[in-house]
Amino acid sequence: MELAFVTSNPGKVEEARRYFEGFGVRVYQLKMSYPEIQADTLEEVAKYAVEWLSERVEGPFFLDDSGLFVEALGGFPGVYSAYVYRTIGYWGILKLLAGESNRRAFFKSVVAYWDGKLHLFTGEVHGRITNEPRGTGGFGFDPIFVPDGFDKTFAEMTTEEKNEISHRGNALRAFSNWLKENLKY
Ligand code: ITT
Repeated sequence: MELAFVTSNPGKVEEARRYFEGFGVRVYQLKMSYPEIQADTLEEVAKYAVEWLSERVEGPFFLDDSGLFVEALGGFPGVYSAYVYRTIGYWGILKLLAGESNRRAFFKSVVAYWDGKLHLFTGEVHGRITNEPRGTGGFGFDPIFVPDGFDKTFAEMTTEEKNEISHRGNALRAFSNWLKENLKY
């Protein structure tokens, strides 16, 4: 089975490829940009994007909308994570948290699959923001995020280790369970 992943982010593609490898599913990247509306939740952003893409993409596809939610910043950058990453990066988040003792944060990922109908799968991982970036793996905010129960940042983990516990790994697990039940692949 093949799955089209609409994204401009090669890091996300690598993780989804690795995840589905074990199930004999080939993930390929559809590099299309789509409108990301301003909304309060990742689910709303994903839903609008899928509806827009469904009129432009042949056949089934999925996308992933994710964000980093920092407790001491009232959940910021959250739905604005892509913009914040492009503008101030993870150094900007570290600066905003300078002197702050509450380092709690979580990642959330919404995987949206379109097969003529919309199916949403979500995953989260809770943890803390480091004081300094560490590691060279992964992408985005990975160097400053340590998941609960670990001392390593996501950027210090292999893709397999990250997938086992991450927001995206959890959302992909829900997605693949659904595919197994519904498509019996
Ligand atoms: P697409 O929308 O094209 O898929 P994107 O990178 O713009 O790619 P998002 O809109 O979902 O992705 O934005 C999420 C931002 O949060 C993005 O800039 C990433 O840097 C960051 N992010 C998402 N997942 C992450 C992860 O697993 N580890 C670290 N940072 C992540």
